[in-house]
Amino acid sequence: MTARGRLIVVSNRLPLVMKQQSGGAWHLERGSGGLVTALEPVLRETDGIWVGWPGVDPKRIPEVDDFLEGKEEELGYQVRGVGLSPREVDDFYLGFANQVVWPLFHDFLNQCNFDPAFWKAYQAVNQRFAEVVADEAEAGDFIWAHDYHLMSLGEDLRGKGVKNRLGFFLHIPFPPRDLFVKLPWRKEVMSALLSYDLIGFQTDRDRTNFVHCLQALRPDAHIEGSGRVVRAEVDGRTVRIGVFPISIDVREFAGPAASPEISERVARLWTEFPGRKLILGVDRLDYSKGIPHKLEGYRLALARYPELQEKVSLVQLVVPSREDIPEYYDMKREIERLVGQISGEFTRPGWVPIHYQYGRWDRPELIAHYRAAAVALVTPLKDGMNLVAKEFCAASLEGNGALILSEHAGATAQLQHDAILVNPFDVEGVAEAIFRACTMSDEERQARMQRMRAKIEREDIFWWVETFRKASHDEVDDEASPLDVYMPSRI
Ligand code: GDG
Repeated sequence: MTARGRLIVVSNRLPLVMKQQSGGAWHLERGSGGLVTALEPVLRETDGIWVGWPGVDPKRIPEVDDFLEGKEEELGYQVRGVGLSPREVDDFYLGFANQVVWPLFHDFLNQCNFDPAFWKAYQAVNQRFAEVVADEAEAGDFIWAHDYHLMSLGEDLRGKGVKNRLGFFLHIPFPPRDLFVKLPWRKEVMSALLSYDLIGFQTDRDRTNFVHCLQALRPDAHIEGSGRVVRAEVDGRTVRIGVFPISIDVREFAGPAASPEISERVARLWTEFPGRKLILGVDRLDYSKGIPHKLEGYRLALARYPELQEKVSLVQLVVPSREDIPEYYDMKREIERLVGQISGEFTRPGWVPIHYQYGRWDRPELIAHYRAAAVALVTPLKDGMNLVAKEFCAASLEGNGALILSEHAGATAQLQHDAILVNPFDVEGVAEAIFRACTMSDEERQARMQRMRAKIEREDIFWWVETFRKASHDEVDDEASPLDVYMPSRI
């Protein structure tokens, strides 16, 4: 054990997928992604534990735990499963998490379904997570819960007598006060969050919203300090509230991007688009990503700036997600309609204005597209951070890609000076930004990209983990780690 104690990470999903083979034996596929890459070394170093849902029913948990125990050596840390029944998947995961918190926190009040059964399931599942975590926790452990599925976990742990330091990081935005107070369980959620010792947000925007909600719902709370981490004195306790913009492991993108395999794919992509600039969009199918607005912007760019016709092509990947929720299916139909409209209006012999794909690319294909693209079009209506924007910069080895970025993405706070910012609701502004990105001089594009890459290299996922852990010990140095704040007056 290190001086800081063990790390216990708690997330809705475990960073691995459990599959049962035809003979009944379990098979484990390890997850990838920057968060896993950054947390695993800390888990190994501190003898830590990862707690989460392995994608199975509660009845299967004993056998899954036995299997996972056998994998401890291979993983280098312990893993504990929390089971969810099909009903809980419906009411907790698809229900409260994805039809209440997700839409509300992304400003989509009209997509919210405030079904009281969803809230009951949310509480019950958070309790179940708390039982597993409380069972494992030892004095000195730091318990770090992730994301909107687990807002009540801290309070449930306190209810079980857990006295450890508790941290919570919200990966999605936190809504403005006027929206948060629409939540029928606003008091319960706020009071549950205050059970944590450290609450982390992606941006100053989210933290400010949270503080406004706190002041409205708990006027007795006293807020002190400024900078990356502020303190709220409430119920005789100190709750730290900080800003920690998540990032990526730059090497996971920059390294492979330079490999011969990907260089070959990049060359192939360039021959597929001879003499044309490739504009890239990569988004999960989600209303928060603003895909229809982006397509409208692209259509207007082609109409308003005819010199772009035959000179650019948009490659838009839409990654399937939450298809069990009806709104997602309807949105897919709308996207397909717009793609058809753009193709019908502008396609010429030898030129296709838009290449739409619904599916998932493997990592090398994704990186090849990042590197080959002249422009990335990242225009969410609201986003906690948006890692696609950062991954594009990391893989942009030629250093001449231009990033068009929504001012409502968390990534804007760090990249505001060098990305071309847009308000995605402003279709004309998006069209103009596309024209600007496609006609910007090479020198300017290179200078902007270099500065964005340097920023992402400095504040990578390892920096993020370390800054959050330091904040939990009140060790953040504001001078070494100044806070980026974005004000809409910039565009
Ligand atoms: C939540 C918050 C926040 C996408 N397509 C493919 C693929 N991806 C990978 C990307 C990227 C990830 O998925 C998407 O990350 P985002 O950050 O853009 O968005 P969310 O999934 O909504 O994540 C968000 C994030 O949490 C972290 O805190 O930034 O705001 O909403 O890593 O690379 N990967 C592969 N093929 C694809 O086709 N292999």
